[in-house]
Amino acid sequence: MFEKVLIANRGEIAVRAIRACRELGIKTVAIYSEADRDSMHVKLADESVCIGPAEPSKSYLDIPSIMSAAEISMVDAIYPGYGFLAENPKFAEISQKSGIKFVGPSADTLELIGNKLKAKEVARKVGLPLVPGSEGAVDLSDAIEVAREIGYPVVLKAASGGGGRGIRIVMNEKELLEKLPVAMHEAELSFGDDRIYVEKFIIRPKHVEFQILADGKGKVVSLGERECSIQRRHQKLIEESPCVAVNEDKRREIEQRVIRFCEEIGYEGAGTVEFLMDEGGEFYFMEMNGRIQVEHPVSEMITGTDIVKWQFKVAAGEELEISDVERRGYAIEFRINAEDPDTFAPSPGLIEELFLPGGMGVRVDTHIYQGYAVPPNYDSLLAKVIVWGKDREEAISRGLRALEEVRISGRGLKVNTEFHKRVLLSREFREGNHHIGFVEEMLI
Ligand code: MV4
Repeated sequence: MFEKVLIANRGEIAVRAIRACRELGIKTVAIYSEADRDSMHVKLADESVCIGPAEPSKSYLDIPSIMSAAEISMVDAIYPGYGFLAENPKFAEISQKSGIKFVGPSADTLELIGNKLKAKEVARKVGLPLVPGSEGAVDLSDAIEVAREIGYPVVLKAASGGGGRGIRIVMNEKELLEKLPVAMHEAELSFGDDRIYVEKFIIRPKHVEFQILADGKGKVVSLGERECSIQRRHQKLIEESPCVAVNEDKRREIEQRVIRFCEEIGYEGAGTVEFLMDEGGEFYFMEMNGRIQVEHPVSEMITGTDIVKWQFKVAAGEELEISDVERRGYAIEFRINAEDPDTFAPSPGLIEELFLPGGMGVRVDTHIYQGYAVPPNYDSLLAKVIVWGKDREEAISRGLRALEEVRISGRGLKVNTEFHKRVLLSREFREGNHHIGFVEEMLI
């Protein structure tokens, strides 16, 4: 096992990783920006290094600063977390070439799955269902032909986009003629890659993703699916596992092909394979994410598997000793954000009063504490409240109970617990009929 790991992140995920390291007997080095001096991850780590000013581009995204911190503190691995540099192939490569293990997939694998067209090619090869559409990048005449064949509406997606960046809906041929050149231009500016592909637009889908763990030695296991349809502007707000709308046969079929996908690319570490599920229950492969995700605790809760610990173990060369992972009950995660409940605008500030929920079946992952000033420079996630129940009804009532217990207040600080309660009490959510447009529709 590693002796010392640098945690190349901040906030709750840095705290989560430090906890896993403690249990594994690994020493930790926190890095922090000038805005994060008083952050919990700095207090919990064995050592800490300030790597620059508040702006992410000058600290948590600055590869030379982070590598210098890694060298001076003599770590043998780097843990990337999510966001920032987590899926940056260059960072993985530089780390690896410096003789420091990157806790995650190889630079080549990150490169491959970062290219949505290549990922779709692999998905096709292993028999994962794809959205009808172009078989690669298109020019204007290909796009017109494909769209006529599959029918409107269609979506234009950037080959190097992902996570909601670089996607456009097109209703008819006239719009296609206008939007394709704009999409190509924007993709070139945003990703340095102007390639665009076309897909049939799936109406009112659910976002369903499978959590996998792979040891890079041929063993891949699935920890089941999560449904993440409660989102706004590609920011997930509530995630749950399992997805009520997935039947056992479909789950097994998709899981087997997800495992084949990971075997095919020699995947190592924790990863997520994303799908849209339409109203008829059909799945369509979207992309693979080569990182730990914010919502990983719901999978941990229903499987009793410590995913973050396994990330460190497989990175250190251990083989996965688990195979068919049992699943029990039902878990829901609520992202508690520092934001205005009406406008969703970020509302950072000093935390003066703090009560977090507890009791049976409740887990809270957070980096906040009373007296902590939430800096305005980063995302607004303050805490994740995760509840478990023997069935979905119990998880929902426990969720309502836990949310009632949350009290986070201070000058200028607002949190979104009322939003979560509204969702839990809605008919659509209770019946499991919610889809990715739910929040927008709720706000009308
Ligand atoms: C789609 C789609 C409808 N049809 N593709 C946006 C993020 C990216 N991962 C995939 N996205 C979508 N792709 C087809 N063919 C609708 C979305 C989409 C979406 C997907 C998942 C979660 C939230 C979303 C919000 C808006 C659009």
